[in-house]
Amino acid sequence: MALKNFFKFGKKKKKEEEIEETKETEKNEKIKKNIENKENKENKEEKIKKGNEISEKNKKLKNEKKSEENENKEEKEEKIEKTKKKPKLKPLKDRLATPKKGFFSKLKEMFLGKTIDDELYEELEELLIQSDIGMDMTMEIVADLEKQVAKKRLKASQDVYEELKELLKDKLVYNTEENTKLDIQDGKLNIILVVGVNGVGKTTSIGKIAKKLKDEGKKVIIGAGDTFRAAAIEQIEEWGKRTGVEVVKQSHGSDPAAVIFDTVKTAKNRNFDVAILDTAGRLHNKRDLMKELEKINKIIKEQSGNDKFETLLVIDSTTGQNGLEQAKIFNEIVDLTGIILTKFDGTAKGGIIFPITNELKKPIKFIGVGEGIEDLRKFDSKEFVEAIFSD
Ligand SMILES: Nc1nc2c(ncn2[C@@H]2O[C@H](COP(=O)(O)OP(=O)(O)OP(=O)(O)O)[C@@H](O)[C@H]2O)c(=O)[nH]1
Ligand SMILES: [Mg+2]
Repeated sequence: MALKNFFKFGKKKKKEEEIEETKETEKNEKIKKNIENKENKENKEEKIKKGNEISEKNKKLKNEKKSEENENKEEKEEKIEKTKKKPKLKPLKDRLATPKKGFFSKLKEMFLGKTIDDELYEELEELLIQSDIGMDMTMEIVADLEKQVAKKRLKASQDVYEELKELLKDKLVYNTEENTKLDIQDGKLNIILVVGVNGVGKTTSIGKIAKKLKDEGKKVIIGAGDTFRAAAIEQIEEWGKRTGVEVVKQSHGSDPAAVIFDTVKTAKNRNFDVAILDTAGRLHNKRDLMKELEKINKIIKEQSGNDKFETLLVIDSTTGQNGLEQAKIFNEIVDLTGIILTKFDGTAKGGIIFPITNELKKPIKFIGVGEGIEDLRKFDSKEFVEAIFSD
């Protein structure tokens, strides 16, 4: 029985093997076909790929040709531009994208198609305060606007918006072309002292200014006057390397006035055109700050032989009203000649610029629009107004 079964099993097995075999060959055939198909497909794909690559190359070539043409065109346009001596507005506009989209575009939206009533003035008040223009200036602007609207009998919201634009422009009155320019004269040592509380961007701005002046062909030297903060000397030295500008330094913790002395003396003896002086950013207390800055001022005057020199206050525009308060304190202590408003790329509240220049009665000389070496714009109020109010 067992044997029978065994044979049966054997037969069955044979049959199964035969079936298995045919299955196997079928399978192999299938695999073969699949491989062939795949190969064909791959060949096809390869062909398509190659075709694509060729057309891609052609496209690239075409594009390169086009961009070459464009570049030539741009070069030509640039040449025309240069001969026309028109300022290039595009970079500032781009960099102001954040505040533009925030406050200034909201301002425009707010007026469009609205009736001029108390509600609108209240809305305007709110928006101006939110944008860091500050309570005092907001009240002043809204009151002036109401007065002008009544006087000129303005009815259309577009006209009221235009009037508001004019009022804001008036707040930039200290920013004439003459005032916003750095006072650098040929044939003498020019000093730029940079002050401000910590972290506002003094050292970075010094690096950027050094680059600008060097590009203009000036012989520039930097004084590492921040001997207080750890790594401050290394930071300014790094900027010195990046810009190819010599840095005068002493050890960490030494008297900053001594570094200033060294720098100005070296600059004078070796006929440098500009000495830019970094300072520590601590606003410990008003009396100490005053004493330190008085000492520094005295040394600069004695060593350079200049009674007047640039003293630039750096303000971080993202600190809003706080920045304005700091500015007022520094303005009382030192004879500021201008302001650098940094981190303008990082605020949606561009409004701070109006009270800072207006309340201090000082021009904005530069706007910082990023951390890169080129990210410092000379402040041009016309360009600024155009950039913030453009569509
Ligand atoms: N986004 C942006 N960052 C900036 C700008 N200016 C400076 N910074 C950054 O702000 C930080 C502080 O800058 P510093 O130049 O060290 O500031 P400081 O005033 O010298 O600081 P202290 O020496 O500590 O007083 C750095 O990370 C800078 O890269 C600017 O215009 N835009
Ligand atoms: Mg610094």
